[in-house]
Amino acid sequence: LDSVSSESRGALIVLEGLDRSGKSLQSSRLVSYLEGSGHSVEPWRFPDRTTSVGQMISSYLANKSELDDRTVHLLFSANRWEKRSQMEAKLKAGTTLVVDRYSYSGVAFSSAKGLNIEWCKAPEIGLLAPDLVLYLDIPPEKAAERGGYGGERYEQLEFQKKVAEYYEVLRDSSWKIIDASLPIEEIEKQLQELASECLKECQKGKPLSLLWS
Ligand code: DGP
Ligand code: NA
Ligand code: NA
Repeated sequence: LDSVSSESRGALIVLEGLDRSGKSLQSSRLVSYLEGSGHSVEPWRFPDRTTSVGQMISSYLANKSELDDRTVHLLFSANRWEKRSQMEAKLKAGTTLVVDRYSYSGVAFSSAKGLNIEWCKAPEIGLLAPDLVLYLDIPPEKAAERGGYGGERYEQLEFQKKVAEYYEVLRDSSWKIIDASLPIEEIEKQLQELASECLKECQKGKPLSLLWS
């Protein structure tokens, strides 16, 4: 029992999906639920626009600056790397992280621009692998109808269709696909069940692994 409890850790749970798939709302609801169930949990998101790297990304997304595609790709990746040690420390201390977007966004969005997918994956190698990826699956057309896009650089239907194709290529055994066209409460319930199951495994001492595995 001793060894089991000493290896207990928080879960790395990632939400992915197209823009306007409902990730942000569902992330915060999931955090509230897990908190209410007595877990130590924090909401995280990438890009983290609060760092200096994040500010460069934010300005690029708002079309306030131009950057070469590969440069931007590496900035998004650096933005995850600058948080890696903090993530690992929190997970090992027993805190669950619910993360709105991660390396899958990194690869899907840059590949959709035409960059080579293997090249896109390379800088993500060695980041912590999520224990669970909750993919909010929505037809790009339907996402585009949802109150319109916010006007950021990638929020265009034709581009989002390509992103969806790359997300499909990236699916692995850590992924659960959720129908994001369902009512909000229905999605919320599915995420609660999947997250609870995942947390149990991490509390039992499931080891942390690294991308891409
Ligand atoms: P969000 O703050 O979740 O709305 O994300 C901002 C936009 O940036 C959104 O269109 C998705 C895109 N994005 C998120 N992460 C990455 C990444 O790592 N690389 C690239 N190229 N785009 C990303
Ligand atoms: Na967005
Ligand atoms: Na969002």
